[in-house]
Amino acid sequence: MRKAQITRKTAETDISVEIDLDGTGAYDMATGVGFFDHMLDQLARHSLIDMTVRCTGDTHIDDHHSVEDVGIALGQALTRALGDKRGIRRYGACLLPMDDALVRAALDLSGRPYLVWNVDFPTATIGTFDTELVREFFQALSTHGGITLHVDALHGLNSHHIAEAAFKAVARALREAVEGDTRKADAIPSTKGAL
Ligand SMILES: [Mn+2]
Repeated sequence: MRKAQITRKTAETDISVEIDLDGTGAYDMATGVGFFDHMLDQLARHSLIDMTVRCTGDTHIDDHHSVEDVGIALGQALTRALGDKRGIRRYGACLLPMDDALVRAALDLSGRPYLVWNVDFPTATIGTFDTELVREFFQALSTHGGITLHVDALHGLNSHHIAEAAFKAVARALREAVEGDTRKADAIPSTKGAL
């Protein structure tokens, strides 16, 4: 069963995350940050990974710790659920349009965290949400999920659209990468024999 449950408690946040890689994209988010919930809904829906996320964080300061720490916990859950990565496709990519926004995501479930982030937002906030936290989330996800992740916004005028297109593009790429490779169902997809 490619499932994982992570609980993570610090002085700043108290988080529980549950995922099922072989789900249907069912989601149940309550992070205390409305816009972030909306983005995580997209991540689950378009990756077809079932996700339940609960976070109680120090949002009286700002949303930073909650967003970053959910990224850490989701990354840890991905690592645990993937196990030895036998039979997966490993790579995924998506070029995703959303109205004015066009975002490209390419990723490798390599075990080697690396984030290349070329996404500029025309505004510093979306509602009360700091746009710079989108990068913080993906940095944490990449680091703790062992993901080589490239995200490039090729076009975009509206910050909400750009952020949402980024989450959807990564979700679609993730769907592809975690799915089973029917031609190599029992093999670890690396000439090294390990990922
Ligand atoms: Mn939206």
